[in-house]
Amino acid sequence: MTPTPAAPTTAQHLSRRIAELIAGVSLTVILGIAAAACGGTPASVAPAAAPTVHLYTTILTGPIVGPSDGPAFSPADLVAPKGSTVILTIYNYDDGAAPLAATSPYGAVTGGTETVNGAPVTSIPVTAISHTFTVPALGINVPIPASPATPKPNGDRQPAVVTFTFHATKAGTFTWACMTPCGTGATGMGGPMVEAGYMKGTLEIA
Ligand SMILES: [Cu+2]
Repeated sequence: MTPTPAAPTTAQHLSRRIAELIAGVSLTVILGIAAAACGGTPASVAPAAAPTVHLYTTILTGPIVGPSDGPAFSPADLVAPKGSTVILTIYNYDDGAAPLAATSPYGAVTGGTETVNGAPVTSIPVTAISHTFTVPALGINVPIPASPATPKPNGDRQPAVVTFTFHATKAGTFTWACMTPCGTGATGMGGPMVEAGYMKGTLEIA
């Protein structure tokens, strides 16, 4: 009489499964090496995508930072890696507009794409602009609308949230400046407009 083979124990089953998995992995590696040796590209090697980098800055006003201080971008100096896709988010807590002349070019978005509170825009009406983030050497202009004048139900100020996406292709340290007359004096171009760390700063791409 032929004895019935015993069913494999759980331990035997497990070790056989591990052996199968190791064999499978080895085969995949060998096939990958063979494909590379034949000039083929293994499926696992994809061209490196440009990294996406998030930068953030906040526009603060005198009532927030102190009565003698004008509006300021904080931080005013930004750094992005060369070759990256940069998503710059600007939180504007300034509820005042500093209208531009009707003929001003700084109402238009240039050098990248912009959203305001999640909605894509290609320009902001010159009468509604509060500040701009403008990098002349890179052809970048980000018009920034004023924040809502009404606070949130809990009393907190609510910002206008602007995102600007661009490709950091050119290396260097570039000066950015606000182009609206948001400063002091008869022309609005004094005070924070001429002060580094307020309405101007640097964008370093390295
Ligand atoms: Cu400004």
